[in-house]
Amino acid sequence: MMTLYGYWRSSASYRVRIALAMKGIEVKHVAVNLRDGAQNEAAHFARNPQGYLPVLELEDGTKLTQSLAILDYLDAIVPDPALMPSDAVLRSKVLAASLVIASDISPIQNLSVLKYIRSDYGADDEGVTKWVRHWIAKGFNALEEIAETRTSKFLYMDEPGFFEVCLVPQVYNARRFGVNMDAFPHLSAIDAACRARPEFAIAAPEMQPDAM
Ligand SMILES: N[C@@H](CCC(=O)N[C@@H](CS)C(=O)NCC(=O)O)C(=O)O
Repeated sequence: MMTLYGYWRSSASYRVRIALAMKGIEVKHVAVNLRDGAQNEAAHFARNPQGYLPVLELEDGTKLTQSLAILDYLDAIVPDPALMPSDAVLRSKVLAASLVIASDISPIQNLSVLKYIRSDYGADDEGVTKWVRHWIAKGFNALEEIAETRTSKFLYMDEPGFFEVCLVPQVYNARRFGVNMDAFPHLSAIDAACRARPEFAIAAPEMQPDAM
């Protein structure tokens, strides 16, 4: 059995949990407590030289990092249901929308980034919240415009795929930081349609054994 090193509130781990559930792949879950700094211990750096979660350890001990690369791996080993459209243009569009979240929104609100703006730039709780809300809203404004043109319940696909796997954890984070999701009705509708599905529900942070 594969092992997923993750954390209940890690949005990148949440992406992988959703994809595993969609593909019907059971894994052993090992929690690495980000609040306690367990990601900075030597044991975790041995799994991932970046010191980030998630890490998916395969049965032969191979360790996969970077949530989007892990999603790509899962799609390769269990092609059905597909996370990507087969059409090359749509595939590129799904990837672009996913990267708005995974490359442009999420990294700027990583725990280590928030700690850094507190320690080196004097940000207090209010400043950190303002920072997080700003970058989420910037990315969500663009995604809302894209989502407005969709022709199905989901983005460019008839069923949830790569983009939705990235969106739902990001919306969870947005709510956690008090972003007003009423400003993003199309993203909210996609999020709600996904969360109504069991494979998204069981991957939710509050359903994880390490949830506090
Ligand atoms: N691009 C990476 C980002 C991974 C990442 O930022 N993980 C966060 C949790 S969501 C983390 O481990 N943070 C630890 C830290 O900031 O110290 C991916 O998609 O896997």
